[in-house]
Amino acid sequence: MSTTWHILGAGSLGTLWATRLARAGVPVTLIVRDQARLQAYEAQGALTLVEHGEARSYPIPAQTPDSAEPIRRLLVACKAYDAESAVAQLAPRLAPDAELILLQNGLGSQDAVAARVPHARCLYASSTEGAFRDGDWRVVFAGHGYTWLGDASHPVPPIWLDDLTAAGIPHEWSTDILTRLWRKLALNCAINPLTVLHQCRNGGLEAHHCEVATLCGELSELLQRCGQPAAAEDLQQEVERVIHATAANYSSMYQDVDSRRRTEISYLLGYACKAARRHSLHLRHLEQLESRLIAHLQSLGLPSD
Ligand code: NAD
Ligand code: KPL
Repeated sequence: MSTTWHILGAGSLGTLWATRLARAGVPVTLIVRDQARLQAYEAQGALTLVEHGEARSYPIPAQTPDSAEPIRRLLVACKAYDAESAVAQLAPRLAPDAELILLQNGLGSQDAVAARVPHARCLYASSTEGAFRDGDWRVVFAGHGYTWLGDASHPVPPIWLDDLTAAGIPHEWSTDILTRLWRKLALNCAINPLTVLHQCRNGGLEAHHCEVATLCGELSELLQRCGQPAAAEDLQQEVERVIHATAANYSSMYQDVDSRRRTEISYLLGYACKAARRHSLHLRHLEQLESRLIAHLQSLGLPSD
């Protein structure tokens, strides 16, 4: 009998992973926030994935964090700002050989989670797949992509990558997952806040070439100083390529702000600015960008952390 995947957070990515694993016959159990959410889920009876315009439902079992069932494999699919407290609640249920897969964007939440569960193996993921919720317990698979997985302290890939292959989840084992996460963070710092402040799609930043170039210069300096020279290589060219390739899209941060959701600022731009201060690096434009973004979020009455 293969190991059950416990999925913490039945949101966009959690549902995308849970439904694909379940339809491949892999045992999956959802962990929802509390008894009220469990009752709401049980009334619905299934998670629905909409793919290529077709909706399919999967009656995946669910439980609350206070269930007694031991956990050996945990996919953490909460937002970065919820991950640490959500995992802390489950710490007493983790088996001695437990493995956690952390899907959070940005940096900072992974270390916070790992510190809460020092005996578990924590694997990091960086994903370019895209999904969004269009109803309770219902998710649309919006952008096919790739997920890189790695373990910063252990290069050997886990056996359960076979489950991902069986489930048709495109993935690759990465021996430099931190470099990938830093690179994605830099891309997100150069693009997402500006789309919020200029109120534009990604392509709208083509009109702000100098501002983007200046930020890329400072971000490259930061990556070098943080021991991530590979993540700094040709950063500006890649940022420009992504802006062009995703010109018609709204960035994830733009969408969060537009829907009045909390952003992951502290794990993206906030993390970058904090790292710069730690290295006594004065990055004027990046700091100004953070101040402008915080002021903007506050003016809208949204959390700025
Ligand atoms: P989401 O908001 O859709 O889902 C998060 C879920 O976690 C919610 O259902 C929430 O209720 C649940 N949750 C929070 N705290 C919980 C707790 N204590 N117990 C149980 N459930 C809890 O978020 P998402 O879009 O799936 O994003 C998750 C992470 O993946 C983020 O860091 C995001 O940046 C990253 N990511 C998302 C996408 C995407 O397309 N959605 C793509 C790449 C990366
Ligand atoms: O990842 C992104 C996001 O919107 O979060 C891109 C498309 C790369 C823009 O930064």
